[in-house]
This record gives sequence, C-alpha cells and structure tokens, in this order.
Amino acid sequence: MPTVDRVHPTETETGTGQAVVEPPVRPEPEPEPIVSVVVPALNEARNLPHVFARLPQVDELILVDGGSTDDTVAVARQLRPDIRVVTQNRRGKGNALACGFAACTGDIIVMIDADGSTDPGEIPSFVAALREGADFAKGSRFRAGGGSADITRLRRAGNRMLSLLVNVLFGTRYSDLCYGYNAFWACHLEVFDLDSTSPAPPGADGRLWGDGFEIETLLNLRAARARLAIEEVPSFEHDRIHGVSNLNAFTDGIRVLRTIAREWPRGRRRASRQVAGRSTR
Ligand SMILES: Nc1nc2c(ncn2[C@@H]2O[C@H](COP(=O)(O)OP(=O)(O)O)[C@@H](O)[C@H]2O)c(=O)[nH]1
Ligand SMILES: [Mg+2]
Repeated sequence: MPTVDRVHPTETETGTGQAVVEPPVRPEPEPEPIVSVVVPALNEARNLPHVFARLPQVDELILVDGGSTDDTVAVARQLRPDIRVVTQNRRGKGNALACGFAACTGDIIVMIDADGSTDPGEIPSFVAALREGADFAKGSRFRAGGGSADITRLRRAGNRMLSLLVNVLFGTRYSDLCYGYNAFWACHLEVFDLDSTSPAPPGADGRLWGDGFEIETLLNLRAARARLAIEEVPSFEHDRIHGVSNLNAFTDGIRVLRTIAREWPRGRRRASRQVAGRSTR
C-alpha cells in the first residue's frame, strides 16, 4: 500500500490511494462592528463645526440635546443631515448619556463631548481596543501618549485623589477616573443599569442619581463590579473651544465622592451575599 506523506492537515486519501488536497478553510473575516457615537450637548452650537469636522466615518451619530437655548440642534442638523437628535428627559450630562445610549442601534457605543475637548479623531483607537478584546475602553489623559490642555490644577488633584480612592476600595487600576471619553460594546449596556425613562423627580433639581457629571465614575465602577475587561486608551484632552464648562469642581466632586460611597457597599453586600450563598450549599 502506497504511503502518503501527511504533511498537510487537509490532505485526504481517495480509495485509489491518491491524495486529494482540499482547499484550505479560510476563517470568516470578522464582520465590521457598527459604531454609534453619542454626543451630549448643551449650548454647543459654536463648537459643533469643529467637532464634526474631526469625526471619522461612523455608522450612527446621536446628539443628545439638554434643552439648548442656542442653535445647537439646527447647527447639528445642518452639518450632519444624517444625525439623530434625542431630547433628554431629565437634566444633566449623565441623563443625556443614558438617553443617548438607549437610542443607539450599533454594536459599539462611543461617547464624546461637543465642546471640542475630546478629539473624535481618536475614535478608531477606542474601537481598536474593543476589537482586540476589551469590553470597556476607557480614555485616560494620564497614560503615556495622553495629556490635557483643559484640566485645571484643582481638577487634576481632585481626580488623582478620587482615582486613588477607587483603586484602593474597588481593586481597580484606573489612572483617570473622571474623564468622559469612553467606548464599550453595546451588549454590556445593562451592566450600567442607567435609567433613561423615569420622569424628573418633583421638588429636587430635576436630576436622579447618576444624571450629573458623576456618570463617568458610575460607569467605571459598574464596569469594574461586573468584571468587564477594561482597557485604558491614552487620550489627549483639548481646551474647550468656545464657552465655559458646566462642571463645578466642588459640587460635582462631592457628587463623585458620594457615588463612590453609594456604589461601594452595594458591591460588598452583593459579594458577601454570594459568599454566604455558596457556604450554605
Ligand atoms: N445634553 C446635555 N449635555 C450636557 C449637559 N451638561 C453638559 N453637557 C455636555 O457634556 C459635555 C461636557 O460638558 P462640559 O461642560 O464641557 O464639562 P467638562 O468637560 O467636564 O468641563 C459637553 O458636550 C456639554 O455640552 C446637560 O445637562 N445636558
Ligand atoms: Mg468640557
């Protein structure tokens, strides 16, 4: 019986002993993910032309308007006739993002600002991090290659302290807790448990917990608690082009601190319940 050199895994023998070489099986190319970009905007008409000019090709662009009193919506529609405009149902950047995320139809959701500080030209780096295995791609101004022209000394110091606190309490390694440039696979949206439907609470400032600038901390803590694969992506934060920030370093810093306190016991309680459940089995 003739022998066949089995040098190729796809080589098979026929009944006559002749080797038939099957064509190599090529792996299916990964389908391109659909990328949605969410832009919360409050009176950013003058900044949108700069931001949209730097936007790479994306599949879906969603502007979440916070009740702007300038031409934000008209300018957005004029610049990008394909844009989807969502009106948020409560107040604050966090609520804007929750409403924008809920409206996304893509596989990947990227969040950028409308004031020119986050560079849309960096979107491909975030998408690449996700395609290479991350569940949550978190922008960082403090990784090699990142930086900021916008951050004040006070905000830098506060951010560093808050990042340290979170890393100690939650066992994370965040270098930039309070930065709003992130991207994640849409399938993980429920991990963040955001409320995009409840009406504004009467009597208060119209915000539920998570509706303010504490949203970034909330996303980071819940991503960590759900044990998502988190990758930090170096990012350069530019100066806001026109207008002034809506953030107040003191009051919003305290909201971030309260977010850390509120999220921490929840994680610990859940963990101890799981341990207790396991030990009774
Ligand atoms: N829709 C909406 N967008 C907001 C609100 N507050 C802030 N933003 C947007 O969120 C982004 C970041 O806000 P900004 O005031 O620049 O805060 P900073 O970058 O932390 O200083 C900008 O695009 C703002 O227009 C809000 O209440 N509603
Ligand atoms: Mg800003």
